[in-house]
Amino acid sequence: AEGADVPQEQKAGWASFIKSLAQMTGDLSSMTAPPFILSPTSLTEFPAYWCEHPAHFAQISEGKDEKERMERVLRWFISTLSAQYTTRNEKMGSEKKPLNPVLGELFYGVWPDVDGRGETRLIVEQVSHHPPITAYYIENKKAGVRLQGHSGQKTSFTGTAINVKQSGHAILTVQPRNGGKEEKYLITLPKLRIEGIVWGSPYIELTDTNAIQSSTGLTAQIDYKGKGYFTGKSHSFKATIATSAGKSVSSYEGQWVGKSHIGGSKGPIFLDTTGPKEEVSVRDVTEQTDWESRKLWVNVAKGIRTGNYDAAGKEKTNIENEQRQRRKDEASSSRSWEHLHFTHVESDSDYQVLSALLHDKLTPPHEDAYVFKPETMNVVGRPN
Ligand code: CLR
Repeated sequence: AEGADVPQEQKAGWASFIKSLAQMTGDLSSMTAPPFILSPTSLTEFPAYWCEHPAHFAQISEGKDEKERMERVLRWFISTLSAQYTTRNEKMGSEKKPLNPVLGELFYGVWPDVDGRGETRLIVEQVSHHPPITAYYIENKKAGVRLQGHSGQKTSFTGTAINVKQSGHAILTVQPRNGGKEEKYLITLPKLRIEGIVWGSPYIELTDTNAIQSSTGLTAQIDYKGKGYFTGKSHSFKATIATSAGKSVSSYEGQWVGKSHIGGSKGPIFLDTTGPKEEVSVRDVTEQTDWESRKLWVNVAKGIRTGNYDAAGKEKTNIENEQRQRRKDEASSSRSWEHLHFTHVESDSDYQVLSALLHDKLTPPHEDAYVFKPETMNVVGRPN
């Protein structure tokens, strides 16, 4: 029945949350939701999902030619999806509403060097509060692979599901191990549908398509379908790699939460994502600086985890008031907020060049970006 998975005393709250969804104007992040659906994790932690298979990330540059490297980019990309889109259901029973990051919030992490694959580092900064935009940089220097991107969302409600259009893009830069020329890959982002809202147990299904466009001319297109389309299984995809002339060179299909195959559904294994993921390592909260996500939200997160929602609410209000005061002070002294790790550019030249190579042209043909400042690679935290 409706609201079946909602705790008894929060049923009314859930019903009014669903009503307010109908009035939503594109940004769900600042809406108040009942406690059972709140996550103690901030959105600034989400870019870590790009690398829970650090070996796949490192191995991209080992591909012997353009085609093999594109296949490895695709394999790594598909390997990120189950972490990105099903982790909360696995760990917390359903999709949850993440903490809405403050402007300037930081998140740092690392995947240690194992078997000589090289250390992978993650730097995240919240570069806009309203609308929320998160910028990230992931690098494995030894492997010669780095990812720079930013992420935002536009949400709408259909009456039963929440549609999420992701804004932003990522640029993957690869230095082939065999000494070949540096390659760039533009990664566009898939659309999400959040189902299960009426029951109170939301989960994500990916819809439509996204693309990976290489500077070599090769394009990967990934099509997503839920239950009953390609395989009768949820979380399914089909992908093809094609040349710039549009000639398909290889295809892949299966589940992004499980096994996928090369060629057809009976072909050799392309990827099996059911194995263990490597969660990012993060310094203990007691060692973190004030702008780092887990330290910033420590008391709110504690309140949510222990069911002490009044305390969580008060702590959250404190953080929001402090932010409001900062914005006022900036306005009155006509200073503006400065990003620590990223520089905002109106038009990303990599995006412009690569998106022009895509068969299905993107509109508009240009997009802004947050460019990582390499000289801040070893900077941890900002002064208060
Ligand atoms: C953020 C970028 C990541 C992938 C990702 C996964 C889950 C998405 C999240 C992004 C954005 C925020 C999101 C979330 C799922 C639910 C949440 C859309 C795209 C919204 C704001 C909260 C919905 C509340 C319901 C659960 C009731 O790479």
